[in-house]
Amino acid sequence: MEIEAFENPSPIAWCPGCGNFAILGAVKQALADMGFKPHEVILVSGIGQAAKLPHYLKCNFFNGLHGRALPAATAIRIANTELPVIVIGGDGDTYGEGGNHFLHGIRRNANLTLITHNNQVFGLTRGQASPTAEKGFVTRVQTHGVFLTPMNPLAVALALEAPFVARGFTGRARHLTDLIKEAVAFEGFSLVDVLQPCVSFDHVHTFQWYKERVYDLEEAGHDPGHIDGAIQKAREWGERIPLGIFYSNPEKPTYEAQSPVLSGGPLVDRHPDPKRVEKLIDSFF
Ligand SMILES: Cc1ncc(C[n+]2csc(CCOP(=O)(O)OP(=O)(O)O)c2C)c(N)n1
Ligand code: SF4
Repeated sequence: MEIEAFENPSPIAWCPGCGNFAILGAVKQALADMGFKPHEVILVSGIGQAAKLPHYLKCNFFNGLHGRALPAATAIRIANTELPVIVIGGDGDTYGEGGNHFLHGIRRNANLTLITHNNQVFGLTRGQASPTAEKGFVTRVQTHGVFLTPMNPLAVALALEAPFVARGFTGRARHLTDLIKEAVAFEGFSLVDVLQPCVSFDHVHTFQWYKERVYDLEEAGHDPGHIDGAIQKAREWGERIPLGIFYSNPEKPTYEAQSPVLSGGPLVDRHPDPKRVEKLIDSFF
């Protein structure tokens, strides 16, 4: 499939130079490379600059409340276990407003891919510190600098034994595309946290700042088969910042494989007798 199949002429409301464009390009390229047609996938998002991504390509999408993309995506996936489901969110959307859903989405381990645009700020609401903002980072609200310990989303995901945990960077588009392809092909909950500098509201963690620090885990000989080694790598931040697949465990059983309800096949293919449904509803009154 050609990438043009996913083109959407809608005007894009992101700032010129924003890393969101690279993520949009990587998602489109990954879907095209994997041979999907636009109607064969669904993108799910909440609210924010990142969450607008599904508006800018041709696909099925569901746009929900701030932080609430994951439960909607899980429900979609359970209803139609044939459909690849990709969740897109900002770091505020995913780890702040949606923090509880992040934890329980991982526990459920439905087969979906979560791509988080991690820019350390709430971009759409003009740059307040997000849960991943570094200590000391000054914003218009945190005028004396952030004093809270940042959340480490990869370490949290690994503590819950998320079976696929990766990090990309918008400055490495081809690498990011490959990570997204691996994540979408993975059977189970896959997280791709993407370092995406906000050119308008963060003048510290710029593309250059990341470029000087990032390195490729694969090139460094990292073995993604061991969770302890993955957690150690997830805790590395500062002078050197690892990119790539931290952990991959294809053996972890998915929600779909374990749910007794789904043992009869995808819900979308089942046609319950309306009389029985009516009777059930009546029984609640
Ligand atoms: C429950 C709720 N709280 C707050 C808001 C206001 N709000 C809309 S977008 C946004 C920030 C989004 O930031 P992030 O998810 O990091 O995405 P970005 O815009 O940086 O891509 C906030 C706080 C809201 N819409 N709903
Ligand atoms: S505010 Fe930041 S994250 Fe949002 S579009 Fe502009 S540069 Fe991108």
